[in-house]
Amino acid sequence: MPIDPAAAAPGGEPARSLVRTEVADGIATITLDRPEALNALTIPMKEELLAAFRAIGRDRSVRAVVLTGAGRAFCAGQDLKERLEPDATPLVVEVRERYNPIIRAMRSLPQPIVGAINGVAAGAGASLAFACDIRIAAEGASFVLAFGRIGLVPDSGASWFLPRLVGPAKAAEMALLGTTLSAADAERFGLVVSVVPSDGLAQEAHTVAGRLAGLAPRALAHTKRALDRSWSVGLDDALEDEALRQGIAGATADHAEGLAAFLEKRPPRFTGE
Ligand code: LHQ
Repeated sequence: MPIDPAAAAPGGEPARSLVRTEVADGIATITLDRPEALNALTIPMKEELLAAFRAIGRDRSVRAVVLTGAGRAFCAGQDLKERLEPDATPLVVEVRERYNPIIRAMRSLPQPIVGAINGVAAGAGASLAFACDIRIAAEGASFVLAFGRIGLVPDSGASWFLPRLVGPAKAAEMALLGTTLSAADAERFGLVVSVVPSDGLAQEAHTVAGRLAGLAPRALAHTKRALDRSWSVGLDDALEDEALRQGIAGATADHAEGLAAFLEKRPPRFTGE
């Protein structure tokens, strides 16, 4: 079932959709769809991407998300040509009001996001990849913090995610020197969980998303929150947070179903209740 925010635009011809969302088997696949510009992000595209995450967040039939790019790139970051327009929004406003909400929406989304990194992820495109919960890369994919090459600083969460994902030393190299991280090195540094041939990426991402879609949604949402929260709290706080979340998860029908399935030696059927 496609969700197409552009199709709902009132009056006239609907604008071309730059972000495609398809939902099947409990998995929403979001595709950045501007391959002629390596999926570089324009204002309408950012608006569509934010709308897509918000719609998915409200859709209880969606259990997992795959984020990928059309064509040979994942995303080349901000569309630099758009920035040359005389009425371009000031950078501070653009980042605060158009990028940060997307990153917040991704991290507050209850469903886990699998990044299917099909090609280069540059600048804010790399930030989008970092904000996913799990990343899988195609063999030719790469990550580059292109910000420094144009005299800018990492944004959209890149300075926060990257040291946590690859360690401070590699993050400093990538952020300061703009060194490109190949898919193979990304796997070595733990940034991606696996590297697969390009023609197997979509299948692999859907297999991983399918595994997530078969798990208990509320437990997954709490797990995602607890992992994020762990970066900003001490052990005592984390222990108490775990206890509270376990109390909530333990009261769900899905926990009862998980226990019953274990005892009856059958796969569980989680409903999200
Ligand atoms: C592009 C782009 C692009 C437009 C390729 N824009 N057309 C936030 C707030 C506001 C402003 C500033 O930024 C930010 C955050 C950011 O994201 S800053 C970082 C912005 N991104 C970049 O600096 C990356 C620029 N792109 C590249 O360095 C290269 O294109 C990469 C390394 C991604 C890929 O290189 P190649 O594989 O050699 O491809 P290419 O350079 O030949 O690009 C193919 C086409 O895509 C080309 O168009 P053309 O009409 O000549 O075929 C490029 O102009 C276009 N394109 N990135 N960001």
